[in-house]
Amino acid sequence: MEQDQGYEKVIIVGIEKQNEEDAFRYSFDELEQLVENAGGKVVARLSQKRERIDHKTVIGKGKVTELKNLAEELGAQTIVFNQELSPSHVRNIQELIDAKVIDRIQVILDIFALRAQSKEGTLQVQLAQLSYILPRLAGQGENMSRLGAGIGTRGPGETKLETDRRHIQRQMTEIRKELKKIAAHRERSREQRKNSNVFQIGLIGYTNAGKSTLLNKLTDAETYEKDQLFATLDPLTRKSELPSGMQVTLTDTVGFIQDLPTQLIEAFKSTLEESKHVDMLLHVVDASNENIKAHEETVIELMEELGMNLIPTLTVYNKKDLMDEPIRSALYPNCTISARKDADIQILREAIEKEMKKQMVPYQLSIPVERGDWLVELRQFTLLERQLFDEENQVYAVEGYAKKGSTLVQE
Ligand SMILES: Nc1nc2c(ncn2[C@@H]2O[C@H](COP(=O)(O)OP(=O)(O)OP(=O)(O)O)[C@@H](O)[C@H]2O)c(=O)[nH]1
Ligand SMILES: [Mg+2]
Repeated sequence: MEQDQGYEKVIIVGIEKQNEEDAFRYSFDELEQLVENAGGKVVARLSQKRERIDHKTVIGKGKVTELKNLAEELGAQTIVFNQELSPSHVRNIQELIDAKVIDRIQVILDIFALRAQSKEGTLQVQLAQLSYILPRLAGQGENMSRLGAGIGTRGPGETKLETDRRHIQRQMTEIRKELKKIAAHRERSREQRKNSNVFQIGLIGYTNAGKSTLLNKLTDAETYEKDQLFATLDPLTRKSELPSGMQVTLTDTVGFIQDLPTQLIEAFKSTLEESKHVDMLLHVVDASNENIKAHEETVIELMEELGMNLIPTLTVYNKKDLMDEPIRSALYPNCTISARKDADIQILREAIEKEMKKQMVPYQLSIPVERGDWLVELRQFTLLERQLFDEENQVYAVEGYAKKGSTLVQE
């Protein structure tokens, strides 16, 4: 029944508050995109203007009847609400309509479940799903076990979502333990990188902004880039070379979205925090998106929440090729590029170098001629700007900028 004609027919439902028409439309469009990314097809959108949700059925009783008729008429098996639903909401609505009733959070969790690849990603998604389900199993309602199949019911990989309360608690404890082990391992390799003299850059931004595309262009990595929401769940670090020849590392990570479910933030904390320890951030923004301002705000809020707001940040306005008017919102410092244009990638490399310089310390050194190895390292891991051979003293006089605390410039 769920997979009629290959896709699940969905009606999305939302509450529109006064003076929030634009925000509502964006959020509703995004919900439609989310549903489609989860493999569903939105066959109708139903919204109701009201200031407070109906405590029983979210939308008013008359609207529920309209929804019921619409669902029957269109053969929609699934109703997705834009707001978070309590177990009693679901129960009350399902008493009136014979359909699966889920919320925005479940759709996002479902997409994460579909995308999860690595062991860590899989465990993180499972944890987020279980922490969504657990409080909803309390009381008399066992709605989660009545979900059936399709969107909102899928676990990562082949696993089926657990719905037994005691089992869930046990499983969550196990998963937390395993995630701790993985995080500790990552912490160790991060420490190693931190102690090194390598300048580290993190990519952050709204989902689908072009982070992975840029990582691929700036490095020789082949990260999964795709026109889908949450294409990347696993952090990935790769080397990249700047115009001066200096090597830096770039780390790609999971994208942000409005109302990122708290369950996901909790579960993905260690992944999201991968970028917390970098020397600089590239905040990638899809400059062609109509909702650019809300995207930027979402990212900045999450940065604050994750303690990343004090890291020097270069904003990269991407997808210039799709822009039909100049950027309406501007964070500084910034540069505007298209990841699809090679000349722009060069502009970006130069902009990165310029921003890095502001965080670095200038140095002047005399390198004895027999210390060619030192010179090589300086060229590789610092911004070496000038190099002169002093014949008389048989030394190289070099000047440049090094990462703060770099051991390479301490004589
Ligand atoms: N037209 C155009 N498309 C771009 C540009 N940069 C990236 N894209 C496309 O935008 C889509 C999303 O790119 P990704 O690199 O996967 O985005 P992401 O930020 O990594 O997304 P998540 O991993 O989901 O957070 C892909 O289809 C890219 O090909 C650009 O400059 N111009
Ligand atoms: Mg990506």
